[in-house]
Amino acid sequence: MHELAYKHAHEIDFDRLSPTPGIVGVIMGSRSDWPYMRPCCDVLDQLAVPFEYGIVSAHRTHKRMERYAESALHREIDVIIACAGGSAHLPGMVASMTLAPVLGVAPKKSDEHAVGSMIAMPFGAPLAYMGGGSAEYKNAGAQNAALFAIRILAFRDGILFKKLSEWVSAQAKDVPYTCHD
Ligand code: RP5
Repeated sequence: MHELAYKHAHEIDFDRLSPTPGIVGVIMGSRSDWPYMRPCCDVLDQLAVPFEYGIVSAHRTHKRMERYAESALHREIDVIIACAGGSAHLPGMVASMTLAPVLGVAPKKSDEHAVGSMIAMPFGAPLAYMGGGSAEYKNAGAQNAALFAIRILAFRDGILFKKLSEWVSAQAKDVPYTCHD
């Protein structure tokens, strides 16, 4: 993952977990989730939102997950985006271990199992499920997670609000009026 040249991101140093200039944390259960989550990171970078990203598994690295979730707010992470497939416990467990808003994303390959674990959270541990999505559908869940995180942050950030408005207007201009060439 480190070959990417993001301008506004860094990979998470799980050994240190020191204070970060990142305000969005993007975590995923496996390297195999990266193709689904890359568009999420691309949107954050395009809109110049500082973020950090890395791999944490609820099942394989549960201590790493716990340290990350419990330190997030002290490290000034304002929103967490968490992707997991299969028995997707990562987003829900992280949501139960921090007061930061957590947005869940499911990679398409395992949507049907992951969805249940994200939409049926018990009372007291809210998690926002953003959906899945394949490359054919522009990895909509992952990209919407980035846009939703930006909406949360833009509420109190006029510059980011303007950037988001411009992004939305540009998207509308790309939608043609006609089905024909
Ligand atoms: C989850 O299990 C990951 O989020 C991934 O979506 C799924 C499969 O992981 P791998 O077996 O490909 O590492 O933990």
